[in-house]
Amino acid sequence: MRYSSLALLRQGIAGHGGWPQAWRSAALQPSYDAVIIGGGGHGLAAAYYLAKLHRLRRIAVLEKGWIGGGNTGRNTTIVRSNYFFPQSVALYDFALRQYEQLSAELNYNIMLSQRGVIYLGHSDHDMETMARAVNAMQINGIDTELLDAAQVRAEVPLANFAADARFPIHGAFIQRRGGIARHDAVAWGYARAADGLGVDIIQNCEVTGFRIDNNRVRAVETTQGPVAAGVVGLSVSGHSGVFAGMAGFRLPITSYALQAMVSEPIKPALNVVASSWATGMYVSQSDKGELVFGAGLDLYPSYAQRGNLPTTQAIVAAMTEIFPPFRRLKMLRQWAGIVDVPWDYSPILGPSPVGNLYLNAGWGTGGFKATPAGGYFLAHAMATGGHHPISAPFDLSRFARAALIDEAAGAGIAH
Ligand code: FAD
Ligand code: PYC
Repeated sequence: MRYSSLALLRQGIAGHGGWPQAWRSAALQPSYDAVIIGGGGHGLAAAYYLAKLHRLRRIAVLEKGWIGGGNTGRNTTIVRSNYFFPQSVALYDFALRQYEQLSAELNYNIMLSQRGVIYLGHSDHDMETMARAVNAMQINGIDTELLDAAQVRAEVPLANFAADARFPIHGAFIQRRGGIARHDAVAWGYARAADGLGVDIIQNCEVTGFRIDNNRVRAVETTQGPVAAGVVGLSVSGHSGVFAGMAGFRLPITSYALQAMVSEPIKPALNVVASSWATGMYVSQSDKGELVFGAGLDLYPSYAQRGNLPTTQAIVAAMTEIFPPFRRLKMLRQWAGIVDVPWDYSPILGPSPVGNLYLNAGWGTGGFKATPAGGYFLAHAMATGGHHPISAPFDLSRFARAALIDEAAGAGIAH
């Protein structure tokens, strides 16, 4: 929907009470041609592409809570495509290119800010590893550059450049097309566009099981009753393993809590997304002025959607060692999300062992940046029964074929 400047002004003066709902509150129907489980960014994007590109009708997205309330609303919004292997670059750069035109496509401002993502190196070893990574990325066509310490100082002047710093800065590498995007807006933009194409978005509808017959899902059981489904897409982030169990197979993933936090808002202090390879700490400044930061996984398998104090302490320690002025900031809040991490840190996409059940799983700590790709390739698999060439290397069968795509370092913070 488009509004004239006068209509916008009237809404502002009248207290914003007159906006129409951005998507319908649809009632669950007894059957659909396609059912997507999980109303995060990926599930909503899949519904949108199924309706838009594959012209499917009678599509439902089933979400146990509210849309975007899972990891889509809990992540730290970093987008980038600086991965090591060509298969990963094809996947994540496809997503980044979608992001670059998504506000226009959805007519919804996703607030993409390509301010650059910089990785600080703290030792000769870091710099050698970075040189190798940058070479691989450049061969794959990704816009990455190595920077020396003087160039890094121009990008992050508040960092600690003292020679005796605990994490001295030897150099860095940067992807300038990387940055951040507003996570909620990505979910809401896809939701509104999917709804406009007739998709039913059903919130407060938990999927509790499958009715499987002859190796096909005939219906999904929900807290609002059973729903017959022609084809089913699984897009439940940290709960993929639970669903695989319901469907009678196992996925090679482990689920962990990943936490992040924000400070009070301050004036502009950091122009790029800054990350430290050795500590896993990363930080960016939100449009409201808060510093948003986090680090690696608490490597204790868990479904408890909360962080813990020792991990918080380690993250804050790394952040304040590297950016001493941030020691004075007050912390506002801290949270966590459950992420499902495959053995090779790459996602699992496409067909599952159950005939008409398709997977969009295993995005681990890095799936926000891939939201348009996860949705696009899940829709492709559900509509065609097979893979798009970009998603094919990420098939579940790679674990049986020993064709792993080991992106432990590319995953940014998962190592
Ligand atoms: P979700 O948004 O989690 O959607 C899945 C949905 O499934 C949820 O809404 C959930 O409620 C629903 N669901 C689960 N079980 C059921 C059920 N039984 N019935 C119905 N619905 C169900 N990635 C990046 O690229 N950049 C980052 O900076 C980044 N930072 C992160 C920071 C943190 C703290 C965390 C936790 C993750 C981060 N990630 C990041 C990873 C990223 O958040 C996820 O990979 C991505 O958001 C997954 O999107 P999704 O749509 O698949 O999942
Ligand atoms: O994938 O860039 C990333 C990331 C940063 C923090 C969590 N994931």
